Amino acid sequence: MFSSKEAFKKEYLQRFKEVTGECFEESSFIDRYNVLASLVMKYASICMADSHSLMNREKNQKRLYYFSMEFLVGKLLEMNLMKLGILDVVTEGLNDLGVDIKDLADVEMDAGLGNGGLGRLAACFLDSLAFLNIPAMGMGIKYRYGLFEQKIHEGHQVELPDKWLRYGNQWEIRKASKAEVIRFYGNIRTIEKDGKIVVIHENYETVLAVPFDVPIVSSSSSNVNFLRLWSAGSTDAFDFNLFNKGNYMEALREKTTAEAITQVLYPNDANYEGRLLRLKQQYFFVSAGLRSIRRRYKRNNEELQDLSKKIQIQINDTHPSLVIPELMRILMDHERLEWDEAWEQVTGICAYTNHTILPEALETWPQEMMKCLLPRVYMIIEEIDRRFKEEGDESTRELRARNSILRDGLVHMANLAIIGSKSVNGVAKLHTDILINETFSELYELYPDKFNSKTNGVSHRRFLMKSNPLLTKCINKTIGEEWKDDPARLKNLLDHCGDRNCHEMLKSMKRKNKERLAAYVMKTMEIKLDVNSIFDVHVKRIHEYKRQLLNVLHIMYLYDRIKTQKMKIYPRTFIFAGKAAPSYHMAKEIIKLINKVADKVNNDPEVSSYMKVVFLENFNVTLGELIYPAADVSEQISTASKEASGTGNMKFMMNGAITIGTLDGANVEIMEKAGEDNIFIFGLRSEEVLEYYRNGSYSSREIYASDWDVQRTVDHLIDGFLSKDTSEFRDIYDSLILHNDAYFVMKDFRAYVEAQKEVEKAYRDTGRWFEMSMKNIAASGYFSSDRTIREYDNEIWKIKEDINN
Ligand code: 26W
Repeated sequence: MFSSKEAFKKEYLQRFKEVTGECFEESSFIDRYNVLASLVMKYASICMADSHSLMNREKNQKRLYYFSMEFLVGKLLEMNLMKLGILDVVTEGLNDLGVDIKDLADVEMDAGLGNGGLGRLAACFLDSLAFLNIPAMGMGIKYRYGLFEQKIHEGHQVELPDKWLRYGNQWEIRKASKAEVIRFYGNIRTIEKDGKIVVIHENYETVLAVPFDVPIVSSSSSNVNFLRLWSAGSTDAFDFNLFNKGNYMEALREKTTAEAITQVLYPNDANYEGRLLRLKQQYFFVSAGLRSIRRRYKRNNEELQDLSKKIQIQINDTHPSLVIPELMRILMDHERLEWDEAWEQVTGICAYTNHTILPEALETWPQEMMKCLLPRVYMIIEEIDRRFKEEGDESTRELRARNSILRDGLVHMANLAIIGSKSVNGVAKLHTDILINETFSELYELYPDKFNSKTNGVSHRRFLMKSNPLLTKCINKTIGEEWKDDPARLKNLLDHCGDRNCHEMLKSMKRKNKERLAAYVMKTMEIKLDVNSIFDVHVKRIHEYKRQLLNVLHIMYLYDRIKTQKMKIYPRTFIFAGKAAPSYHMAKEIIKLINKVADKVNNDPEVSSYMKVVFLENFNVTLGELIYPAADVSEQISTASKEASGTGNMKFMMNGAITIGTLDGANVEIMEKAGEDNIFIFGLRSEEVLEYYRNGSYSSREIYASDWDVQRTVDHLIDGFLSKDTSEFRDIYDSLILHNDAYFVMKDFRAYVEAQKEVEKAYRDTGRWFEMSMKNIAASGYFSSDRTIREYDNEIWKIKEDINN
């Protein structure tokens, strides 16, 4: 690889000519980007090939397969350059050629193959696995359209298709020779052969699964892992029988039906919909993935009895939990293992991560649907279920029946995942406690040893080193550079957190990052932000439980106070961003409300010097990277018990923002690590929320009647304060008053107002603020996904251990 900028320029220009046949000076950003990316890919592919042969030579090491329906990867150009250690050389070389690398980075489309937290976590995990040199492969779906692009039109969310493949994808290698054939529908017949039952699957339909491999570059080693994304096609692009009969359209129809499977990502991030196409997606990539794993394993021809010593599979939420019956099918029907032998392997290989306790997100499929689409897999699930119910002693019979996989005409996927896995984990301590004590308390009684907690983490390489180069420099100056490979060392900042010079450095860093964001807002929305104001940021998917509504009601309250009582506040900029699921009515109403309030506030000269409200369109990984470094305040205000972990909270913390939040998800651990004085905690605790649900004693009307501020603010939703059309926000009003405020917005309102006053007080004291900020950065090393992945490996997969032996 090039070691100097001169060498880079030479190779880049040479390649440019070869690929485009054009002259560089007159070329477009797109061509320049494509050629640069292809050059990076060349080196990544060479590393990938080398590390393959290395791993094969070193007698095929144990490997992790991370199965996930979502990988929210974002952009790769700058990350890959950084990891290859050539970001500076390339930036300077391009500069010499009159090119700003940012212009090329902008050309790349985000790979938005995920909805939110779960998908981004999977991408951070791939980054850490590569860094830690753990042989691993991500297994997912290559959606033609990722998460929709969001536009805001007159305050409303409008969804447009995400055409991320418009200019092609430079980071993938199509592996046509590794395609697999997947079977759907049909019927099952059994015959006896040599005293053994043989299962025959007939009259099935086939779909072709073609893998596309994306290398995951690592800064620390020559090992290159990859993400394998499966794309669906017809096994017979043209059915020649139909074609010859002149039925051209019919032949093409089949092709389109097959391709439909990987056409689009389902945009729901919590509300599950039992659509047949989604079930097809799940089986499609699970079956393709397992078939390719089997092929690889057989090449090295080991005993099948050792499978679990060589292969570990992490199941990312229940979406890929068909791995369990499908692996049973392969081991029994193809490898001729007995049930017990196969079950021993499966339950030594699979581990399941739960990401949510929201009841509406727990997956179930109609038994009839699954039986028809996947007849053999369904038979196996029936047998798993039968054995589960009959196992153990008599005293557990009823408990087992209540927790069986097949109940009420439905297949309960979480039960399947728990029964078939060796490990079940939650994603933060509090979340795991709730899984154990509430959601799956009875299954915990049966399998106490399976349950464990793995607090989430995020890639500090992407969300600190790459997205906040100014802070990275400040840290380097203060404590040296070792923290980059060992983020726990950020702790060393504690020795300097009273140092005025450090505060000054941080202050100037924050200001520049705020200017960078303000320039973006000016360019895209023509709104001028005051960089001296507090940047108070709430960015994540829009959901009632995440309570963007609480935030906007507080803004309405402040506005009213400033108008009617001439109250003075420290200037604040309230920044929102996030997508609502297209079918989620209330979430879309909340977006409308935020935009309505923004309109009113920003256009009122009496108020707009104190407050601005902006809703940024199309929140995605790249926009996040611009926003987190510019935040002063991080809003993490979900109804306690509802947010499994949160990972945005960690990204803000790493960038020196202070959290205002409830004791929910990983906020609890953020408080423990940063210290109670360095976070603003308010509101109901999870036990209180759960108790309210149990005894049904909450009454939002009581609060409405007893708190005048709440009453006035909530009334403003429907009294003409916001809009002449008083019915516009009626549904939100009704959710609070008629439907008893399921997310305790009104209950927590007063405490939130008080906590926000504390935030303001702290911000006015610059010394105190930056000391708090430094303490947060210092404690954020724990929330690097490197730590999380080490824990998964030490306690579940044991891959490093295998390599070292
Ligand atoms: C089937 C519909 C559906 C789709 C996605 C149901 C549930 C999901 C995900 C499990 C939702 C999700 O992304 N959960 C988030 O996972 C993050 C990573 O662990 C956590 O930090 C978030 O708290 C959690 O909401």
